[in-house]
Amino acid sequence: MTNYQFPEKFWWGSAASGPQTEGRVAGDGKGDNIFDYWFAKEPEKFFDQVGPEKTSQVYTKYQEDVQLMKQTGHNSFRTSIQWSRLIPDETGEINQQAVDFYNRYFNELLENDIEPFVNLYHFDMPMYLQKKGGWLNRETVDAYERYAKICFELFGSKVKKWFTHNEPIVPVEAGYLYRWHYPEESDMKMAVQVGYHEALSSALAIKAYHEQKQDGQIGIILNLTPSYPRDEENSADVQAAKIADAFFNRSFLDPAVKGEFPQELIAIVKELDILPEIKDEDLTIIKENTVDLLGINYYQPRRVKAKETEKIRSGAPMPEDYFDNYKMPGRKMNPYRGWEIYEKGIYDILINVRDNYGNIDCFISENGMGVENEARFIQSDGMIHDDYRIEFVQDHLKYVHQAIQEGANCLGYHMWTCMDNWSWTNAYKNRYGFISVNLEDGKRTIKKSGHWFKEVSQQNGFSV
Ligand code: BGP
Repeated sequence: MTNYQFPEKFWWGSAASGPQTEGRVAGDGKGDNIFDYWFAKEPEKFFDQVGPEKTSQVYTKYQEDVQLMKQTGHNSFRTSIQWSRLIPDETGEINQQAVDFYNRYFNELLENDIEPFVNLYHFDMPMYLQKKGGWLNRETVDAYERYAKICFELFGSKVKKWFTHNEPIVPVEAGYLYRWHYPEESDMKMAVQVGYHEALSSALAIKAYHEQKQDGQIGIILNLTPSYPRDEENSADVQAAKIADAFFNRSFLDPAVKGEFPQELIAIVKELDILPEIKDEDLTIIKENTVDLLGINYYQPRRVKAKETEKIRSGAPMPEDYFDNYKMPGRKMNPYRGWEIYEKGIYDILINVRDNYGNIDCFISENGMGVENEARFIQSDGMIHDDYRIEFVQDHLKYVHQAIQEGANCLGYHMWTCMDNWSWTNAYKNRYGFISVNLEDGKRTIKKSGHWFKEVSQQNGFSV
C-alpha cells in the first residue's frame, strides 16, 4: 500500500460557474448573456434543447448545496459572478438583488468553513456588450475593468481568492475560430483581437485589485493542454508541438505569468498581418500586472505531428496551418466527451510551471470526467456508484502528489464539478458532479465519489 499524503492546508473542493449553475428566476433582474440569447434564438443547437435557465437552480438552492459541499469534504469552492446578473444592461446600474444573492451565497460558504474562490468571467458576455462586438471592441475592456473594480469593492472583504478569467482561450477558439459557441465566427484576425483584449482586461483587473490594496490573491484560470509530439526524435513533429503549445497554452500563460506574449506567436501574427490594435500603454500594463496565483484546468493532452500536407494559404488562416492533430494509437479515451485521458499530463504541466514559470503558487482548478447516462450505475442503495470517477481522480492525484514531492508549488485540487451542471451546448448530456441532480425535481444525491472525496479531504490524502 502506498500512502499519498498532501501538504497541510491543501485545498480540497470543486469548481463551477454562475452561468452553468444559478438558473434564472422571474424578477431576479438578470440581463441576458450570449448563451441566454443564443438559446432563445437557436435552441436546437443545445443537447435535448435544454437551455441555461434550466440549470441546477443554485440561485434558490444554495443553502442546501453548501451543506452538500460540506458532506463531500469541501474546504474551498469556486464559482463565478455573472456579469449579466450584476450589471444587467447598458445603463451600467448595479442590480441590488444580485449583490444580495452573492453576499448570501458567499456568507453561507464562509459560515460553513468553505472558502469561496471567485472568478469574474466564464464565457458569459453580457448581450448588450456583445451587440457592440464583445471582446472585439475595446469598450468591453473598459466595461470589464469597471465591473472587476465593482466586484472587488462589493465582495473583497469576504472573497480572498479572485480570478480574472476562466479559460480565456475558449471564447477565442469557440466563438472566433471553430464556431462552437456564439457568435460562431471563424476568423483568425478576430480571434487574435479577442484574445488580446481578454489578456489586457485580466492585467487591468489585477492592477485594480492591487491598487485597491485588497489583501487576497488574484489569478487566472487556464486550461493547459500539454502538447506532445508524435515522435520526440522527429524535429518537425517537435516543432509542430511547440507551435501548438504557443497557440493554445502560452498565448495566455506567458502574458499572465511573465507579462509578455510568446515570440513564436508574435512572429506568426506579424507574418499574417493580423496584429491586434494595441494602445501605447497596454504592453506595460500587461508586463507589470501578472498573476499572484495560477489555476490549472486539465482534462486532456494535445497530440501533434508535423503537417503532412503543404500549408494551403488560399483559405483563411487557422492554427492548424502549422501542425496536424495526431490520433495516437491505443490512447485511452473518455468516449462520452471524446477526450483522451492521460493522467501524467497533470504532472507534466506542474513540472513545466515549476521549471519555466517561477514555480508560482498554483492549484488544479478543474479536472474531471463527464459521463453520459449515469443512472445505469444506480444500485439498490439509490446511489450512483461512479467507481470510474474515483479511479480517474485518484490516478490524477497520484501524479499531482508526485509533482509536489518533486517541488511543484501546487496548493490544491478542485474537481469539475460539485453537482451535475449545465455544460454549454452539451447541456446535461455528460454528468461531472460528485452529486447528481435530477432534472425533473432538482433533487440532489451524493454519488459514491462524493463520499470517497470526503474521506480523502478528511485524511488529507489516501492510501492505495
Ligand atoms: C471546462 C469549462 C467548464 C466545463 C468543463 C467541462 O472547459 O471551464 O465550464 O464545462 O470544461 O467541459 P464540457 O462542459 O464542455 O463537457
